[in-house]
Amino acid sequence: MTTKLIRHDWQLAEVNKLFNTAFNDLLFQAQSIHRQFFDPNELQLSTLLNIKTGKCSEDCSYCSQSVRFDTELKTEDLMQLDSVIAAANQAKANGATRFCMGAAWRKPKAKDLPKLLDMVKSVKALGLETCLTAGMLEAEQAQQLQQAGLDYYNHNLDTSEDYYKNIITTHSYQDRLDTLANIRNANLKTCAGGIIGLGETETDRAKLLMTLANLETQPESVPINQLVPIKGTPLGETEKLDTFEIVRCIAVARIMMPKSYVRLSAGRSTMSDELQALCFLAGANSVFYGEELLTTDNPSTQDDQQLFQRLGIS
Ligand code: SAM
Ligand code: DTB
Ligand code: SF4
Repeated sequence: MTTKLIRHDWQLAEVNKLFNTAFNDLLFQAQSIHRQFFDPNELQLSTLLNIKTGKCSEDCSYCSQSVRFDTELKTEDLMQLDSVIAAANQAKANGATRFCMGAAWRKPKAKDLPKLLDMVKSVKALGLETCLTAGMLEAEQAQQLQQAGLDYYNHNLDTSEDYYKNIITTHSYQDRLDTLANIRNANLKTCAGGIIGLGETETDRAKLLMTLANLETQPESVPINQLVPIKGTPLGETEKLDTFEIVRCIAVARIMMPKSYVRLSAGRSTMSDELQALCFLAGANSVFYGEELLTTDNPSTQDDQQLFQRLGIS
């Protein structure tokens, strides 16, 4: 049963067909698959900490942290180890199981790596799962991080290969795929997903999910971010995506990657409770938990606790 459901040969026509399935049928299919692999009333909670803020050389059109856009962001150099440990302790006390550290880099420099290794070792020692997102990784850097105790590396494909060039010009889709291969070869777990609402078509979303699902091993964690429009970036005035498109995208991700954690990521603070509940019904079973994402707001832990309680989610 398991082997048949995990497919790596998805074709575009069938993924497009999934996207166009009647909403109730799509949700039923996604929830049925979800129940074969997961407890439908459980969510995995990850807390994010931005360990290096802004001044990134890359030109990702959605990002508040690119040096190329005037986004009024307060930039910060790489954080000190003791502050990272304090934040991780707090995340653990609040109930998070995974601590994700984000750094606004194209890729980590040789001089930064020992500091990252220390952070990973220290957070791991607190009994938390560790995750890092710091841009492109060389094969050797990935191995060093794995040896230091890193569990997950986050590196998103963001959108389809075709649409990628409209969003980012300073690195290529192949660069992203190469880093994903380095992560996998180092025996790190992969966290890879994308952003929706960048002005892409539904077919771009289908292609993104197809690329992720057809990887030799599907990512263990798939964050689906809704664009948070940032003033000063080229996508700062982008119109909001139809909310049902978000639910559909989650449902199709769930159907195509049945054993992966699908994370309802950026964008939750502007979603209604009802929309979030629909996303959980569609198979999202992970969220970022904590008042802040990297540079933007997330729902308060109190609001989240209330929502989870009302939905009977643990
Ligand atoms: N620099 C690293 C990289 O690009 O991989 C790590 C940090 S980067 C901010 C991590 C991810 O956050 C991006 O790949 C993108 O998917 C997501 N992200 C960034 N800005 C966003 C925004 N304004 N709205 C939604 N998602 C966003
Ligand atoms: C991911 O897919 N989403 C997170 C995490 N990985 C690093 C980041 C979301 C960022 C949202 C915009 C911001 O706060 O700057
Ligand atoms: Fe830099 Fe990552 Fe933002 Fe792109 S998404 S500008 S690589 S921090």
